[in-house]
Amino acid sequence: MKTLLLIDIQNDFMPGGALAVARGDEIIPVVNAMMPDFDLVVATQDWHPQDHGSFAANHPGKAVYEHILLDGLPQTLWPVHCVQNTGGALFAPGLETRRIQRVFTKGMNAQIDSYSGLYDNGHRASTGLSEWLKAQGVTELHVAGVATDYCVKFTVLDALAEGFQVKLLLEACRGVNLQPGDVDRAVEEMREAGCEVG
Ligand code: VGL
Ligand code: ZN
Repeated sequence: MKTLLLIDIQNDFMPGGALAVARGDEIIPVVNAMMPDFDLVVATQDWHPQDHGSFAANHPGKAVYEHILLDGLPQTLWPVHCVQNTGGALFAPGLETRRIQRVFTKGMNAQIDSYSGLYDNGHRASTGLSEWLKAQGVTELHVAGVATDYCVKFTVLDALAEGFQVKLLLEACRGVNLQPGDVDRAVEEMREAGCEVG
């Protein structure tokens, strides 16, 4: 079962969005063109309540990109993004959503962030994605989306730890690079964990 896993290809991560990833929109035609090669296409969707603890706006006196402890875990503070049932949380225009068979939402618990599409950042709760893929007989994942240095990276690392073979589709990923070199370091970390990079 050749499976494509699409990470957070949502309006708020596209140019002009609340947490824009530079050139994030360039991946859309690339992803669309790949879809017919796969038996199964699955997507994650960042899906936060308005009061989510990862939003700087919910921490008076704190600024975007500062770091805090959120329920005991280190947390980068982000602009308000991907709020449930808002336009920013919708899949980006042009993405061939008809080919997506299942969507797994993440980040709904206000007390903990969820970069990975499989587990929250404390590995406290599963999104159900790993169990569902295993039930479908999926053993190999091809991963694309945004952001390479956050949600893509943590999804890939969790998937490898769960025993999936993982290939990162680099030309169908874009990253944030909050610090210069973050994307390159993320790719290296994925490769060292056993990810094929292509
Ligand atoms: C993401 C930061 C916060 C991502 C989601 O999709 O990479 N990054 N929420
Ligand atoms: Zn988020």
